[in-house]
Amino acid sequence: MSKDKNRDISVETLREKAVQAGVETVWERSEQQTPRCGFGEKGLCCNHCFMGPCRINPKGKSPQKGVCGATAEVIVARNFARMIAAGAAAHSDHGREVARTLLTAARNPDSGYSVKDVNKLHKVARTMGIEVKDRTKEEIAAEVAERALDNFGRQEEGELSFVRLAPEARQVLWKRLGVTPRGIDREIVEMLHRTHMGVDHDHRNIMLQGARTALAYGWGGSMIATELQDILFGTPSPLRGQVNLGVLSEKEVNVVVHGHEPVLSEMLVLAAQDKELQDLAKAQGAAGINLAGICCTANEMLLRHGYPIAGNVLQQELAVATGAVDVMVVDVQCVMPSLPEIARCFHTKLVTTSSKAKIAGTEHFGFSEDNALETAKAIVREAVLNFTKRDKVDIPHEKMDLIAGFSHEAINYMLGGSFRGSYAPLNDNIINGRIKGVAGVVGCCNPKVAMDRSHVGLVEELIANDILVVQTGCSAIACAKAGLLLPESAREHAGPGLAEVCEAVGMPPVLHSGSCVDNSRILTALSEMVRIGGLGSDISDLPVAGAAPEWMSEKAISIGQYFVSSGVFTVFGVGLPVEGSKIFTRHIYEEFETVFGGMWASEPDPGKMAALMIDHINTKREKLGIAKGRERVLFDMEMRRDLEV
Ligand code: XCC
Ligand code: SF4
Repeated sequence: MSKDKNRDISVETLREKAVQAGVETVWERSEQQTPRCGFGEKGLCCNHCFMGPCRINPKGKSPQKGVCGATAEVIVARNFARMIAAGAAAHSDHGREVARTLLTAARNPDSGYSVKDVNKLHKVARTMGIEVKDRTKEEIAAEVAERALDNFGRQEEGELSFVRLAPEARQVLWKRLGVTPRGIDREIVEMLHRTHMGVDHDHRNIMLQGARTALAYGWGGSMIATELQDILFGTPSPLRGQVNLGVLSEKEVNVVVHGHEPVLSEMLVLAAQDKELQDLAKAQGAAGINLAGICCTANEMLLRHGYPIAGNVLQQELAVATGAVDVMVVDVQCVMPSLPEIARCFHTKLVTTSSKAKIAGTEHFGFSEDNALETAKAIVREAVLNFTKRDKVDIPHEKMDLIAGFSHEAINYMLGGSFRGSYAPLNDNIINGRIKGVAGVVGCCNPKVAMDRSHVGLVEELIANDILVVQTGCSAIACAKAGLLLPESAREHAGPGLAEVCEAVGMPPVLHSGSCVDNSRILTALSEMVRIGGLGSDISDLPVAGAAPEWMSEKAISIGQYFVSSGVFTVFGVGLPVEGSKIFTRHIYEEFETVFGGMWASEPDPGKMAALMIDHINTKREKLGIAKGRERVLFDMEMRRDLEV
């Protein structure tokens, strides 16, 4: 646990309240784990078979090999690769649920799901080579869903549908390296196979499959989730919202949704608007029903409907400790098993919904595409009936406004206007040096470091250096709480060039693009920057960098790896569980640059992290010959026509 205070002051008060109520929070438990096992933190512990568990002495003393003979670099590589596989599995399984829901929407008009964004449907269908002419949207949607599902189970050689959206040069590189992803499930399975006892013992070869698995996730599972969610629920566009625990309402029934899949939260949105339930709430003495989110589900509900975000991953227990949450409904991922204990100390009912994710002692409302709305209504009813059972309520005052909803399409539209939506103005401003580059700052929060500090510190420094920041996940929530996601923050925090562009367009210097599966929107944006031209021929030529300053989940590692394999320099804070092997760190920190054009770095200090990213961006600018900045190029008609393909 870091000695720095968490950046968000409401945290300490609620934490104390929880402790007084006799429960621990994530911070107390984190302290109890300190000091942590040094072998584990360095990636040097292996339990892949029961001749072990084995560990390697990091100081060069004995033992230097596992019982089977595995060296430090093999053990570290296998552990890291398994993290990639698990992360890829989690978000890709989310993508699979979305594809199944799209199929339900296409086949069953009474399911409550339907195609909301026909433009996006057509665009995705065309990418997949699916005919759209003279067909109903249901026919097209069914085929898109089937094709997407086929991406998971593909066995043959060949590639996933969305790989063709990557720049040509990238696709050629992936082919040459043999890492073009074939089937999503297949790559994950092969990764698990190769890291089983006694299989792949070459750390470089293990990481080639690590790259392939991560790419299957980024350009497969994750992109399928994002694109098909847009088809089902609408493509986000900029809207105003609010964030932090202060969004909970004293007078209304609070339903807090936590987890990841909008397949659930979209139905809760409908249920919370139900007239009968609204009336029931009033009959209970409540002013209405307030729906708010935690983690990525919150991001999904914010981006598409403007519903408020109650907090990030570390605030899930604190939300309960306000005493104002009538129901917390969870699905999958980032849901702490500690929740029932704290819920018992307050009046909160905890409800699980996914057959994949139950918590012992918690009420389960089985949710599937076929009973979605009914289940959602039953959950909201539970909350309404629980409202009168509240005891003392302590809702912190902290809340902040933000603008979110910067999907790739929205950025296109904002920059280029409705008739010639394009990234050309972005490239143009990067070439002339007003904007120095683009950084993706994403990922979780981690109680090992002071909450939100690294996210906010890093992002402030990047925008002050005229670097446009794109965010997702809990990182976006952290910066939103600090007020960085408002257009006004450009004047206050951004460098002069970036501020000028932001003010001209009316956008914040930090763009909230969604949940963690929406990191695929960043891949799309990067590919589009390459396609528009003037910044090289591959993602690895672009003046861009990525970071996850307070990461904790396996998904974050997998996301990091797909950015690196797509050509992006990516820095992680908190540390990486690979430091036990110099051979391995040299491979992913240095050699990767010559393999993928993108590499990993680990740097816990946000200032130094910013410096690494800025240096990288400047190096790329030099290579592109735009280091000094160039005057704005005025487009003539012919150049514009070229851009509008
Ligand atoms: Fe989870 Fe997605 Fe990490 Fe937040 S950022 S802690 S993964 S909710 Ni996704
Ligand atoms: Fe030990 Fe090798 Fe078994 Fe790992 S696979 S636990 S290093 S014997």
